Amino acid sequence: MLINASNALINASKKLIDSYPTSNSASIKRPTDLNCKNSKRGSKRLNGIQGLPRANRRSPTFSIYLLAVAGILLFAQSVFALPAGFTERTYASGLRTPTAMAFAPDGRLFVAEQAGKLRVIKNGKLLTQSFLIVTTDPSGERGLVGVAVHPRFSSNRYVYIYYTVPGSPPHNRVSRFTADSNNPDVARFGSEKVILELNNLTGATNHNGGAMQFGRDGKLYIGVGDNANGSNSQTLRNLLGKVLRLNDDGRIPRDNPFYRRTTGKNRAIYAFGLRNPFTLGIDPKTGKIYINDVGQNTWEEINRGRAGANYGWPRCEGRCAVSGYVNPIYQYATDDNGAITGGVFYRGRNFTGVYEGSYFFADYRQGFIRRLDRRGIARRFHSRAKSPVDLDVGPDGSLYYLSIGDGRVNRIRSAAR
Ligand SMILES: [Ca+2]
Ligand SMILES: [Ca+2]
Repeated sequence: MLINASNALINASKKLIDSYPTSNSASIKRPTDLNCKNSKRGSKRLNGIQGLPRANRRSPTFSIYLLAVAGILLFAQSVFALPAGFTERTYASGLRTPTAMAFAPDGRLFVAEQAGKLRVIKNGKLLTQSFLIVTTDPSGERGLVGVAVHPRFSSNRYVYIYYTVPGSPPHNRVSRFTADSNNPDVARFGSEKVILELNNLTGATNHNGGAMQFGRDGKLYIGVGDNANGSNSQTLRNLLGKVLRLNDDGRIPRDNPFYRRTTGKNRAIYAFGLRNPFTLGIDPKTGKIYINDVGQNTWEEINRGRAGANYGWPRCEGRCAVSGYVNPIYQYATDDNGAITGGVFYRGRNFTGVYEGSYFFADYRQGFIRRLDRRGIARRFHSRAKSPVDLDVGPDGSLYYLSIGDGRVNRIRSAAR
């Protein structure tokens, strides 16, 4: 049940085969479109299936040799999952299908559980009482899937969530809650303020998005999935397949890019042409926005957030040459087995040197955490992260990742400091 739910969360259509592209191979892939991917996917599968039986027929000695090599590789992978000097430990466990997390400035960590509870981790301990519980529809990738903490939480105590409101039809909603001043580990009763009601959903339970981050401009940026219908991504007449930009009280900023071309809620559109922006990251130092877009069969994308940009879905997956579309700043091939998640700029005080300013991102299916360095080159970081769905840097400078598969928050620290 747990595994089924987590597998369904990002994209139910993807299949398991091995793939671990290096940063170089990923960055030199040529531009592609939807028509290119079948031949590429087929060729990799063929290699995997035909190679080993042929080797086994050669001789028992050769088989033993292969087993030894495989054993050494597995051992090396388990020992060197992280770069030298980094350690990982479980920070908190016992979460049920956690989908997203966000730190308060005081170090408390809010974690969203898909079924509707927003939990609190305080000093590394998961509190029994939830901060809030909403009635939600958790089927497929729906449910409580996003959380953000107001940058001035210390004074206003605002926490934002993104969840699916049950109904016929259901829809996604962004709401703001206020922590109780007497007990800030729970939301004040009756404090829900609906910030935004998103469009009604069809029967498709996937591609809900759920990314939420505050920008340096004080605006709330929200990633919304296309409800598994790519045509939504290319129209300005609904909010699906978009990144939205709102004031912290839900009002729509008048300097939004389509404010004059659209009416009503659609004025919230900041960028479009996205498939499933499940996570995004905003650099607290520069304000730079990176939008992770989960690809269909071939490419996972990181897009530079720009007002008014069209990122090309569904006509293009990954880089393409259609004029007017903004190409990803980075993409990696997944052979139908990837889902980009997480996404955080490192501005903490624990990792030093080359890590400062890196953009860390994860892949939920491939189980890795990588980073784009300051020049935009992808570097390996963690090769065995278990089902990561969110990445955050805590006030202590550690990198935290949320594992949906085993219900844990894991903490990565550098011994350098
Ligand atoms: Ca987060
Ligand atoms: Ca794109």
